[in-house]
Amino acid sequence: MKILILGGDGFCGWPTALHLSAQGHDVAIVDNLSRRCIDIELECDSLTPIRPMGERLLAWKQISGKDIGFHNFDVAVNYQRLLDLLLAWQPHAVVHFAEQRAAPYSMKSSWHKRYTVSNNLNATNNLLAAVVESGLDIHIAHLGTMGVYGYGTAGMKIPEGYLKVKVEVDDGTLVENEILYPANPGSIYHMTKTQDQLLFYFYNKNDKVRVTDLHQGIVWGTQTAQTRLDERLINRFDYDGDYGTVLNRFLMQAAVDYPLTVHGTGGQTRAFIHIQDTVKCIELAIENPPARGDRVHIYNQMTETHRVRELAKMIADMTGAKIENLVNPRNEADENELYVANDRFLHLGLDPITLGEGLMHEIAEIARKYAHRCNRGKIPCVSIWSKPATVNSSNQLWNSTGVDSARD
Ligand code: NAD
Ligand code: USQ
Repeated sequence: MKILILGGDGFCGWPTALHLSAQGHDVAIVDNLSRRCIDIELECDSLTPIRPMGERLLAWKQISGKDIGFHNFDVAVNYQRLLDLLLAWQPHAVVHFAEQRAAPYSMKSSWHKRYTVSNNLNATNNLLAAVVESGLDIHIAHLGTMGVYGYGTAGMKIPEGYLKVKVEVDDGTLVENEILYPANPGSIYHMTKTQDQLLFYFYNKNDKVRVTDLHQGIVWGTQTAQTRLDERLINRFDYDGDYGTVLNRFLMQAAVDYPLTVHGTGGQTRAFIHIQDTVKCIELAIENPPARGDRVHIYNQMTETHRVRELAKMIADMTGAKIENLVNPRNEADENELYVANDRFLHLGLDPITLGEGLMHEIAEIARKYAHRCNRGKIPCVSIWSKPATVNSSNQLWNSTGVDSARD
């Protein structure tokens, strides 16, 4: 199959490109390297030394004998280039990772809110419009988030996208229906993913675009079978207060002897998936596309749930790290229960990798190996959800260095 990967330089996109190429698919990447630019903006870098795209692709060619194409442009802006690429290369599937994905980054300032909304919604809409204009029957597999649902439940499992409802009509009878699960975003970033869902719903209904939306939990780990093959293929490892996610951060903090940064009481329960399972799920989603005319297929792409304070305790027990309970910079429930259905991937044959399987040690080792690259000053989460009105001027950018600058 010919598979185009939008956002193929990123944490999930790069190992997915390698995995699908290793499976024998013909793979090409589109990425505008905006994530690498954000590293410069935040004055922070991946803990692991990721190589420039040209070197990554050369290393893969030397190791596997396979070519991966690369196109550097902005999917949210360069509509014509995207359309021309679809028409010229005619992919069977497009995997769409090309969005700004950090909740804290999306909440840093009004500029970051506007950038995240404009980048994410225009990227998704441009892709859908280009697929329709191309006239090609391309399957879109999009990376969404578990956060579209919020993290609470009414005592039942969160279903895979659609909720069965019974509505009492005027004559008192009950009418049954199935609707998109009510959206409940907790950040501007998560909000863009809830809006993506409506874009998919509309283009699917109106133009019969075949879409699979993958509601993914927090991805942990860094290496996959392919990225381990050569240091030039190494994947990103974000640890800073904006892009680092909780489990990888705790493992890395333990490795550099930094107290584990638990927000509040750590009562937040979240869904998790290992990066090796991410790439497997995408392979399964691509191999099992919706038929033309099917509604949007939605999968919950997660394998287990954990409470933040339990993760911290597990890592503290494993490493001897200290735990520090910090004032939570986010506006989120102190405690939540989370029950999630994930039967669809299990039925397709996913054999989940869980926390107990030794991979936490691998991450801890990587974190120790590259600990000298860690800037401890970038560990604290400095993006605050609700700022006092006095510092909330509309074009003020506050970054983690305390430097502020005006932006359009
Ligand atoms: P990432 O930031 O590492 O990768 C995203 C890539 O997309 C980057 O290389 C970036 O340069 C590129 N990109 C962004 N906007 C673009 C644009 N307009 N045009 C071209 N390229 C663009 O993020 P990630 O962790 O790999 O996440 C990928 C996707 O998976 C995101 O949509 C995210 O919402 C979703 N997701 C990630 C996680 C996680 O824990 N990392 C969990 C659930 C869902
Ligand atoms: N947290 C801490 N300490 C930290 C960092 C985070 O206690 O040092 C807490 C947060 O307050 C939150 C939870 O851990 O309650 C998860 O935070 P996170 O940064 O690990 O994950 P999140 O912001 O939800 O975002 C990540 C990805 C995003 C993806 C989402 C999936 O960055 O792209 O969509 O996970 S989900 O969480 O299921 O919505």
